[in-house]
Amino acid sequence: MAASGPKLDLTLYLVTDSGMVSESKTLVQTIDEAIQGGVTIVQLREKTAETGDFISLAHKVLQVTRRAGVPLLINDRIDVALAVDADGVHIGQDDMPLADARRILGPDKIIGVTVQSSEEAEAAVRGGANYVGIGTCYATPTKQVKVEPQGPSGIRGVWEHVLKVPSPTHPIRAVTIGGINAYNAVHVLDSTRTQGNNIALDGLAVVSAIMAAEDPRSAAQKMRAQIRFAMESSWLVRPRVNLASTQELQAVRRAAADVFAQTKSESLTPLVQHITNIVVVNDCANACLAMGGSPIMATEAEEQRDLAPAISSLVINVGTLGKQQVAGMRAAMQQARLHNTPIVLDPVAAGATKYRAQVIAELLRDFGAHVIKGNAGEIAALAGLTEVRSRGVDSVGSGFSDPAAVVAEYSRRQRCVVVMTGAIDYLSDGRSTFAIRNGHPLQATITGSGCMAGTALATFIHSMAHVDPLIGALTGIAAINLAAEHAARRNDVKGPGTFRAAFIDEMYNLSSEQLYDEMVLERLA
Ligand code: 3NM
Ligand code: MG
Repeated sequence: MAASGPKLDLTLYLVTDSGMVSESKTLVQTIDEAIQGGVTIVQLREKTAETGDFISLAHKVLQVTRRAGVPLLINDRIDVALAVDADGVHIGQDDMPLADARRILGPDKIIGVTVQSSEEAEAAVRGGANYVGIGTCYATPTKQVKVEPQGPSGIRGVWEHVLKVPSPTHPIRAVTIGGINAYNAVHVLDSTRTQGNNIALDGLAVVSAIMAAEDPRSAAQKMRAQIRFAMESSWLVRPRVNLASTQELQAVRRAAADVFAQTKSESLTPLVQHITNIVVVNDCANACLAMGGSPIMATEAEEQRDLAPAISSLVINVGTLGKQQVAGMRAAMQQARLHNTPIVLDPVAAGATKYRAQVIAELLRDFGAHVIKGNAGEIAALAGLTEVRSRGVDSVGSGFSDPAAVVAEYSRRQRCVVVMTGAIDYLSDGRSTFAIRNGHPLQATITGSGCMAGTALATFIHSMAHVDPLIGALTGIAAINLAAEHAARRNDVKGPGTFRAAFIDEMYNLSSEQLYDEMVLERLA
């Protein structure tokens, strides 16, 4: 690999498109500014240029990239790469075969190959590519692609395969491309990490996110900051509390009680934005207040951008799924991703209708979540399991034979914390799995019990910078269930109506000492 040329760093990979450049700038200026903003490698992609023009442009771009110590690859045209002595080429499946390109360019030039499947990837790796560009992540107007976008989970499948293939240019590297921007960068990098040992892609490739930006420098800076967050600070790489090594359940209970105390204190009032269903909106707002949070229930797409910087966590409850509501959810989730704000997804009645299943699948594909909370039927529908069926919002039947394995498996698949509620609640971050045995049957007699659990999770997962999502989730589930136990014990509670009021009271009255003492926590894995 480019022994003499600039170092191959795929972190932020810019593919050019001269048609997108703002009228006030030249292509070369745009590339220069993008590199100043943090682009680490450039691919010059000119699909229609005459050979002479392509070469003269490549010479100019090369001056900029050489000065910055960033490699320049030429798309498709080996002849142009040779003419200007570029650092390498990037070829697609319909371009010159890899073996010929390698023979012509020699062992030191960088060669990257676009792949859409594990088979294409395997051939590229075995053939000595230095990296693969795995497409197509999301639908994009930038390039006509013959295949359906595969979303991050499809990209991860190819990446996991790539890592198993012996590579003559070891180590093989990879980026993904297609519809990637500062909003989805962290989600894409998090959710393409291999399920086994958590290996991330080497970077992200973009065209329009930088080329079409008014200010390419700041667009690149934003992308770089998001990529840095995903590589260095995401809870997937850096759990705040290392539960996997915490053998003492007492320490986990202490961590939960601390989060609870902090949130209840006057000094911290997490702003919890909800887009939830019309049946429970008032209950959730009151539950949030009672547990030390401040609820915001703003549903319009237009207001999400203004709200986003102040928000501590976001609840997306899909109970009400009008078109306008869904647009609000998408806008809120996009903003939450940009600000690295934790997202709690409540997939109400996930399996009930095709429309509902599709909306949820698209939200997960495009934005993901930090926590997914559902009952057994909802988790079964999301995970594609038939062992448990749901009817409306209620879970039918006794549940899974091995619920802990289901939540752990689904958590690893979604790269998020999964909480499965029921008589016993199961929680997993894919590394550690817990059960909480608190709560009361009266919870099932009122509407909104489950939705308020979603609120509780979000209230205690208020800041990704300070709280591990699993600790926050354990805190929220313990708090809501203990409040239910306390309420059910009261003499003035005669049935669902009085329980509902007492439930909120007891969320308000619960202390961190009670949470620590009364939480019935079991470690399952
Ligand atoms: N290759 P944007 S998608 C150049 O899937 C290219 O192989 C793709 O553009 C592939 O970042 C694509 O603007 C265009 O979505 C990506
Ligand atoms: Mg090509």
